[in-house]
Amino acid sequence: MSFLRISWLVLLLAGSLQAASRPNIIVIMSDDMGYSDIGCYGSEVATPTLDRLAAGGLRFTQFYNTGRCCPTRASLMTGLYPHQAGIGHMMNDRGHPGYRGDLNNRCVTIAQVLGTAGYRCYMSGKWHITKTTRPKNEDGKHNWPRQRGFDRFYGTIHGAGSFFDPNSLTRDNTLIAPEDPDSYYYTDAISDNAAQFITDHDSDKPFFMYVAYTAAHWPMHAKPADIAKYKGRYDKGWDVLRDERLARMRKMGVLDRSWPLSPNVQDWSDARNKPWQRVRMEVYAAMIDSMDQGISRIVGALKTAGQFDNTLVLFLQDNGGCQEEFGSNGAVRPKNLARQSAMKPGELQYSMVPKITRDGRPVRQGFGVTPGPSDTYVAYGIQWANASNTPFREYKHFVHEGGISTPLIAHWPNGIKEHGTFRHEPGHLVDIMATCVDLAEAKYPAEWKKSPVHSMEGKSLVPVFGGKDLPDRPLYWEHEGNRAVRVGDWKLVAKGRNGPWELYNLKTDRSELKNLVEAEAERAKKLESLWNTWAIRANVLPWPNSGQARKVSRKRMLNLKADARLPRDGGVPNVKGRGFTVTATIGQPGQGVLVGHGGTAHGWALWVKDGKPVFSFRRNGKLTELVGPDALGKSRVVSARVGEDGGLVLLVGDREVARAKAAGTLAQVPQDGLEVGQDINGAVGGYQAPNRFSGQVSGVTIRLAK
Ligand SMILES: [Ca+2]
Ligand SMILES: [Ca+2]
Repeated sequence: MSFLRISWLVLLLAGSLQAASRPNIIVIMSDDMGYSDIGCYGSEVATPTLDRLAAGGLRFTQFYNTGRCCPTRASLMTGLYPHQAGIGHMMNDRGHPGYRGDLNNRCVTIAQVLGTAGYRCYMSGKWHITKTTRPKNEDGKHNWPRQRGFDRFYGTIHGAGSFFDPNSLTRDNTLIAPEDPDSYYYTDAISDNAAQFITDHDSDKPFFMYVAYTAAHWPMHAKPADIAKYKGRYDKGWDVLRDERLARMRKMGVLDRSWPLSPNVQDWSDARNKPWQRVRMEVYAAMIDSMDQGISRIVGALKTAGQFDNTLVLFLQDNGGCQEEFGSNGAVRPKNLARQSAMKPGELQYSMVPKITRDGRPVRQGFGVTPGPSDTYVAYGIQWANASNTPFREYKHFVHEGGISTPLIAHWPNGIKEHGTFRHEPGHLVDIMATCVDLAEAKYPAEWKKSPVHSMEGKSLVPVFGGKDLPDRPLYWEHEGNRAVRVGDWKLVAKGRNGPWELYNLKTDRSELKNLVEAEAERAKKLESLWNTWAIRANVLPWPNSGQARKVSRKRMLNLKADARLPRDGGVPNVKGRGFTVTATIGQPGQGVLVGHGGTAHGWALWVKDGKPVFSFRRNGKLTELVGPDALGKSRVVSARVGEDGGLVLLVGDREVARAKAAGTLAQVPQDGLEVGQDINGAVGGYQAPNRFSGQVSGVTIRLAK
């Protein structure tokens, strides 16, 4: 036998010995769920499987995601900050390296790295890190899971869709239709495919599996038996739910008892259509319940395969509870509910919001549409999201604690010896790659396919599993101009590109209610400087502006209906550097925002406070507010005029009621969109978003100067 052959034998032998000792790794991630939404973090929703994993392992209390679906997935998969992987925002290409909407060639996925160390890699669920969901040819799939290191894939390429008929459903590299449309439910399909991958796995090698549920992202879709379990559970409303969760979280030790509860977004007593609101949360709970049932089948497959003890199971969430009122505002639509012809068997479905079900029933949206079944498509709303994020502030999109805090459960009988213990060490998604590389004894590459790859940003959590702390290090965030940096107990955070920095001591105030930015100005400056340096290094800055200028409306006049909602890159009026007049007609009097465009940096809003008309104008962060001296009474027409010189006028009917001067017209088209009847995300005026109008707006007209 030649020397070469002997070396091969030794290598093979070493390889198989190594394989036996290295653990399998399963990363399970859920979608759009808040910090308090699973049982072992304080929820009333039944998650017995996750609770058992927590009881048999560790719960991290200060683990973080990025605040949004796709950046989180980019960061988790690559071990980099999302902008370094090319996905700082959504899946559209903004023409700047940090914002291409597609994984770039400077990153590798965990599957690619672990594949080089002899792992088999499987994925079941939502991918959402490429802009190509409907490729023209095979090249368009270059960032699909199979091309990014996974040996088997079942799931969706796109970021959202129907649970009964998801768009971009794919097996390996082929777009498919649901196998059994009559009984299909995506959460079950994700669970069952993941379990099957384990069952089919050849245990000579270790495996890495990524299970990315879309529960409980909108639409609120669940199976009747699961919904029935929660009937009546939320009758007392979100105020009581927040209090109950807070009490449980404090009792179990997830939270420090000194951290207060963030403000309530709306009192339950003020809620419109309470029966509908209750069902929205019942369905949301059912979606989580169903996911946990599926995770129990994955755990069952591990046990059957004799792999349970040698598998690290991590569970986490991709962003905080979601405040987006997607499909749940405005008049019920479509008006015509006549059944249409059914889709053909096996026909591919490409829409995020299908117009009809496979059997031809129109899919309904609007305020009051009872969620659950396949012919509906609505969200659960900001108030329940506020409860999901108990006790923290803000939501998905934002980088305050409510947007970026996630449970992290770590269960691994062979490697984690403590049971039911908390870990308070701060950690971030970027640490998952480092942990996987560590456990797989893999080598993280310096280059991939001849292109240099960014170094890993994270630290292995393996020492933390064993009870050690990591050295203090900065953790960073940016999404949609929302910014944050955390070092030790201190966190500097801001809303919007030009929003002011806030400083919090998370040890005493993780609810971020006591802003210390003035009291600790020196500390704030140091953190700001760290953030600025990172932002340039990590492709966050300069901010991308491309695309936006092209996507604003060219119209000089816009007539908007009561429920109009123009996303910021979808037809908003081009108010940059121009005068304009906005007129709102009130159908039914009330309080709140008549129409708002923009947020905390740039924008304007026409609203009603204590019966009086108000016009808020925000230029480069500076707010000018005009308040009418008298209540509107029977007056139904309110206008505001912005002059070329920054002169602002508020009118009731034709009568001028207030006047002021801003430094000029708006310096840019706001990052936030325009909404009639509310102001979502960042608030333009001196109120808390969305400050929905409690009456009815009949319509809004906007006229732009030349
Ligand atoms: Ca999400
Ligand atoms: Ca806004």
